[in-house]
Amino acid sequence: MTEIFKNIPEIKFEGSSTKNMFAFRYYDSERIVLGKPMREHLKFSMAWWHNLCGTGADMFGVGTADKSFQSTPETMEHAKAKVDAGFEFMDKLGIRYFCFHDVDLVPESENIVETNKRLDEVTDYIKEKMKQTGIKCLWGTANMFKNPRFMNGAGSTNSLDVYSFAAAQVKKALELTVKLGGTGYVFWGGREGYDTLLNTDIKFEQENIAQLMKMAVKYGRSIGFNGDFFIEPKPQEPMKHLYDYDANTAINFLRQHGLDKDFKLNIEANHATLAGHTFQHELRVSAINGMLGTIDANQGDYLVGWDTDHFPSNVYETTMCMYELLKAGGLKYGGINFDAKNRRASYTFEDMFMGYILGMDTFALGLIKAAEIIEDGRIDSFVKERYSSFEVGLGAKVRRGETTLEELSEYAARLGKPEFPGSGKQEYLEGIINSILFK
Ligand code: XLS
Ligand code: CA
Ligand code: CA
Repeated sequence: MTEIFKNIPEIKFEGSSTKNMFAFRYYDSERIVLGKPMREHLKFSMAWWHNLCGTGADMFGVGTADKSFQSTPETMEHAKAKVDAGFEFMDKLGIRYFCFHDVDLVPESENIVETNKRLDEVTDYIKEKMKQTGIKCLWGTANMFKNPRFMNGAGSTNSLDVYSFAAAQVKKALELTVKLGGTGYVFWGGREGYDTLLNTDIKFEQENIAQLMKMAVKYGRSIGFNGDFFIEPKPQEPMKHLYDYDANTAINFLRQHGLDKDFKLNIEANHATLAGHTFQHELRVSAINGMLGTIDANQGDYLVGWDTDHFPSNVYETTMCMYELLKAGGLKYGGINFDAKNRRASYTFEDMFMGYILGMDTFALGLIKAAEIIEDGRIDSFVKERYSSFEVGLGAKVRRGETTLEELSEYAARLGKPEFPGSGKQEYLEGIINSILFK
């Protein structure tokens, strides 16, 4: 098989002082951080859609990047050329996982039976490549937002025909995920929401989405899918309002419908900021609820109000992300999937590699710094100390649920005027973080 990314070598770790653009500055897969090699902390994954399918087309112009990989687009030959390109790409970067939507893999036919045949054929080919390289599938999903039939949603559609089509796609995508050994299955509700309440029955739509998810769990478990299902929250875009607005909203939905045992969350950095939260906030909310499943790694642009899916370059953000992950004990079935795309003007093969090198290095540096914050201990001990009045006596009784409003009122009356609760020391803490980041 001919090399596709000619002139691009295998990317190796060379250290932060290297000027070689085809090298890692921080990602050293075997380096031990807090007792584990970096590659285990950082289960990086390639997103099939952006990397192998995305050409940089936007609302104002056609694509700039040629992703034909020497074949004719919209053919099975092209589907296989993307597999070749993807595996060569991952191999050269040392990426061990990939994620996919059904329609990333093959051109979709009008007839689902034909599409499924194509999917069987291409996944046979992918399986061979997986065997040769040891690369694995992280998660699969069905694209239920691109085809015009999903204009009113998939699980939330008003049409039984469309709903059945969505179910058929979920069924097939689950089968493919199992076939490829994926440990996750994602529901991103791109069109599960509304543009106007004047035509929308929210309760009805959410119940139908939950039903679709319940059927997915039932079927998935029956065909040997033992991993996690994930909901990927996002507040809007393409719909004006999406039902899985943010982590808390999605968790409430899962609990309300009894899906919380089978589902966790896929937290995407750019979706967090669109929802008016930090990435760290969404990770923390997921973690404290036992719902931190997997990560879509990217970043948004704070000056732009939509989902830009930049490659991560902000070390402060990745440090806080890795801090949350380390404290949560890592991701069981999840990983760090680069749901990120090159800028439209970065249209070369070299740029594809630069994006991943940047993202992997930004996460590796974040991991190193997060481990240093934990080893330093000042942040954690400050937080512990801050709540220490609840460790003994009446405070401990509050924590155990053993006190009453009467008892606390008597205590308050005896106090007279309470002491100030202690400085939050935000500036001091931010200074500690900077001193660790920039030492
Ligand atoms: C779009 C989403 C999408 C999901 C998978 O904003 O990020 O790519 O991750 O369907
Ligand atoms: Ca995503
Ligand atoms: Ca996104």
